[in-house]
Amino acid sequence: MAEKRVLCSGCDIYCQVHADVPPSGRVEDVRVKAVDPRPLRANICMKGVHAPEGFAHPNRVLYPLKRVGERGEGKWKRVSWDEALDDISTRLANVVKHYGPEAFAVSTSQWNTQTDNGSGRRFMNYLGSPNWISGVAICAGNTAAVNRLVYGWYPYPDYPQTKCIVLFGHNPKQHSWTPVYNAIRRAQQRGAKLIVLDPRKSENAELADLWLPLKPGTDAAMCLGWLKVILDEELYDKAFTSRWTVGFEQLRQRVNEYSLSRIELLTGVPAELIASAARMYATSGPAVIPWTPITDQQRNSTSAIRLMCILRAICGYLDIPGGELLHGFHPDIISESELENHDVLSDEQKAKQLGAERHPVFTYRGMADLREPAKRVWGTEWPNLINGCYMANPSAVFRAMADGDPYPVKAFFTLGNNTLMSFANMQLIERAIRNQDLVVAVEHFRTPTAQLADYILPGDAWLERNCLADGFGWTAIYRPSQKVVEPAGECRTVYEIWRGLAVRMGMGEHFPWETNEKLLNHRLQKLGMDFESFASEYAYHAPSYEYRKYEKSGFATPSGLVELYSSVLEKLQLDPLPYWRDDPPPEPDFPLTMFMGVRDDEFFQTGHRHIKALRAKKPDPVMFIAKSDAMPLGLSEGDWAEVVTRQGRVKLRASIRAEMPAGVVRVPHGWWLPERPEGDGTLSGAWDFADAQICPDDDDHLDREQGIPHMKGIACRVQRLDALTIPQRGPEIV
Ligand SMILES: Nc1nc2c(c(=O)[nH]1)N[C@H]1C(S)=C(S)[C@@H](COP(=O)(O)OP(=O)(O)OC[C@H]3O[C@@H](n4cnc5c(=O)[nH]c(N)nc54)[C@H](O)[C@@H]3O)O[C@H]1N2
Ligand SMILES: Nc1nc2c(c(=O)[nH]1)N[C@H]1C(S)=C(S)[C@@H](COP(=O)(O)OP(=O)(O)OC[C@H]3O[C@@H](n4cnc5c(=O)[nH]c(N)nc54)[C@H](O)[C@@H]3O)O[C@H]1N2
Ligand code: SF4
Ligand SMILES: [Mo]
Repeated sequence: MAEKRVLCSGCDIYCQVHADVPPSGRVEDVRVKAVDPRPLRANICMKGVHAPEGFAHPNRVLYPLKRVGERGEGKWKRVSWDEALDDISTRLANVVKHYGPEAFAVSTSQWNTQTDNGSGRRFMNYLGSPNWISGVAICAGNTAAVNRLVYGWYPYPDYPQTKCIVLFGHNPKQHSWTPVYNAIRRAQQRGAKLIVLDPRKSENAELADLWLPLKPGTDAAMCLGWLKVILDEELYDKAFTSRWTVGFEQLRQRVNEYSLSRIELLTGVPAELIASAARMYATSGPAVIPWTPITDQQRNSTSAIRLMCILRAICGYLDIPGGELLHGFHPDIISESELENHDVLSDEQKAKQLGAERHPVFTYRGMADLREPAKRVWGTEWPNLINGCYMANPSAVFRAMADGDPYPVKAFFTLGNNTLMSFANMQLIERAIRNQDLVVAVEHFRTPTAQLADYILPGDAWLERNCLADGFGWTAIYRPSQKVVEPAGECRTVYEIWRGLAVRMGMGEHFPWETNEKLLNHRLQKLGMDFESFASEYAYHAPSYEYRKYEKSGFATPSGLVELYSSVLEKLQLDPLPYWRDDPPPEPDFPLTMFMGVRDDEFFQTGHRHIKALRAKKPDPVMFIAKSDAMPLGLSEGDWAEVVTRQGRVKLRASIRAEMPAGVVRVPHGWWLPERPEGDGTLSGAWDFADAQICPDDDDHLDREQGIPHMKGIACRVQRLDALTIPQRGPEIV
C-alpha cells in the first residue's frame, strides 16, 4: 500500500500524519496514523484517527444541493455543478449590479486558510468587495494584526530551546492541539519552567511551576501588573529597550497608574504571586508567551495582546534562540498573501469595509500605515498573517446584512464556517442570513448555517485533496499534504469553486490555473519543482533561519522600532498605550460569571458531533460549575440546567467540578445535534445549545479597537430545568 504524507485538518494545528492508500480507494478504509509513535512525539489525537468515519458518514453532502422549500425548512434538490454555478454567478452579478460589489460578504475560517490558496480574497478583490470576515477575527488572526502594530510581524515560540513558557489560559491537551501539548511537555522535561494563568486549575496548571488563578477576563490587568514589577525592579533588557523601542517613558508612566495592590484587586491574585511570576518570566529567559485564544476574545483584547508583545520585547526575547521567532515569508514559494492581490481592490472600495470607522485595528484602514514598513522589511505591502490583517468587522457585517445599515449586503457565502454559531449575537446572525438574496454554503454537512442557504456546495476533505501549508503565513515552513483518495461523490476543492464563478463572471483571466494542482505548481515554480515532486521529497521545507533580522532591516513599523507607544493607534485616535477598561457594573439578576471555552477533546469547534465513536464519549453539552454554586440551585451532577445572560439562554448538563472557582461557570462552544432532523424550528438543536446565542455584541461587550466580542467573563445566572423543559434528543446516531 502506498503511504502518503498528509496534514490532518481535523483541527487547526495540522498534524503531520501518514495515511495508506486503501485498495478500495474509499475514504472509510483509510487508516490515519502518527509519523512518530513515541510518547510525546505522536502528534495525533482521536479526531484525526476517526476522521475517515466522519468523511464517510451517510449525511455528508456529496452533490450540489439547491433549496426548494422555505429557508431552514430542510427541502433540497440535487443539481449539477454547472446548474449551481450558472445560477449562483447570475444571482451574484445581479446583487453587484443593484447594490455594488460591497453588497457581497464572505465568511470563512481556519480550515479554509490553508486550502484556498488565497483564491477567495483574490476573487473578492477583483470583484471589488472588502467585506470578508472569518473565525480568525476571534482566533489568532486578530492577534496577528495587533502584533504587527507593535513590531511588524507575529512571532512563533521556539519551544525546543526555550527556558520558560507562559500560558495565558491556553491549555493544550493530549487531544487538543496535540503537537503543542507534546512540545510543552518536552520543554518541561528539558527543565523549562511553566507558568499558567487560568481561573480554573486546568490540566496545564496541574503541571505548572506557578499557577495564577486570575478572574476571567482580567489578563490585560495581569500583564500591567507583570510590567509594573519588571519595570520597578529593572528586570528588562536595557540594551535592547533603549536601542530598539520607542515610547518607553510614556509606557512607564502609564504602568505607574497601576499599583500591584490595584492589580491584586482586579485579578484576584495575591500581589506576591504576581511578582514571583513576573520575575520568573523576566529572569529565566529566553522565555515565550505562546499565542492564546483567551485574549483574542475579551473586551480588553487589544490591550492584553499589546501588553504581551511589550513583555516579549522589553525582556529582549524577540527573534533570539529560545524566544519568539519572526519568520517572515519563504523566499522561494509564492505566499497566499501575494496571491490574494490586495492591490487590485481600489482605495474607494477598501474605504467601504464594514466596521472600519468604529473598530479599525484589523481592517484595511487600521493596517494602512504598515504598508510601507512591511514592504521595506518583508518585501510585500500586504502580509496577511493568519488571514487576520484586512478583515471587516463581523458584527458590522451582520448588521448590514440584517438591516441595510450603513448600506445593504445582499449576497453571503459561508465556506467551511458554521457562521450562525461562530460569532456573538446569534439572534442577529440568523436575521442577517435570512435577509439575503443569495446564500451559498460550501460544506461537508447540513450544519445549522448551511440549513439556511440557497445552495450547499459539497467541499472535498483533507484526505481527498493536495495542499500546501505554511502555518497560516505564521512561519516560513511549508509542508505538503497529499491526496489519499479521490473526493467522495462530486465534492470539489474550494479553489475550483472560486475559479468556476470567476470564469462565469468575466474574471477568468485572473484565475489562469485550471486546477488546484496547477495553482500549487505555480506557487512552487521558483524551487523548480511541481507539487508531486515537492511532496515526495519534503516533509517540510524551510529556508535557513537567521536570528535578530531586525538589526539589518529594523522592525516593520512606521518608526522601524518596537512601538511601545503606538503611532498607528494614535493616528486612529485610539489610546496609543495599553490600558485597563473596567468591567460593566455588576447586575443583581446575573450574579455569576461565565466563560466560553475549554475545548471538548472529542470535537473540533462546532463539528464532529456526527461521528458515533466520538459522540459516545460525550453525548451532551456540559457546563462546569463549582459545588458551592450548584448546591443552592439544587443542581446535581448530570442535571439539565439553563445558563441565562442578557442576550439569551442555553441548555446544558451540569458537571460539578472541584477545579472550578466559586462564581464562575464554563459553557462549551458550538453544540448542535446533527442527528436531529432539519425543519423542526431549532436548526437541529442550535437554538437549544449553541453558545453564540448567549454572547452579546453591544458596546460594553466589544473590544474598542477591534470590535470583537467578550467571551471570558459575561454576567449570567444558572437555573435548573424541570422534566418538561429538558431538551429532546434526536434519533440514534448512525
Ligand atoms: N460563539 C463562539 N464563536 C466562536 C468561538 C466560541 O468559542 N464561541 N470560537 C472561535 C474559534 S477559537 C474558532 S477557531 C472559530 C472556528 O470556527 P470554524 O473554523 O468555522 O470551525 P467549525 O465550527 O469547526 O466550522 C467549520 C465547518 O467547516 C466544515 N468543514 C470542515 N472541514 C472542511 C473542508 O475541508 N471543506 C469544507 N468545505 N468544509 C469543511 C465543517 O463541517 C464545519 O461545519 O470559531 C470562533 N467562534
Ligand atoms: N479537542 C479540541 N482541541 C482543540 C479545539 C477543539 O475544538 N477541540 N479547538 C482548537 C482551537 S480553534 C483553539 S482556539 C484552541 C483553544 O484551546 P485553548 O487555547 O486551550 O482554550 P480553551 O480550551 O477554550 O480554554 C483554555 C483555558 O482557558 C481558561 N480560561 C477561561 N477564561 C479565561 C480568562 O479569562 N483568562 C485566562 N487566563 N484563562 C481563562 C479555561 O479555564 C481553560 O482552562 O483549541 C484548539 N484545540
Ligand atoms: S490535534 Fe488531532 S484533529 Fe488536530 S490536526 Fe492533530 S490529529 Fe488532527
Ligand atoms: Mo480557535
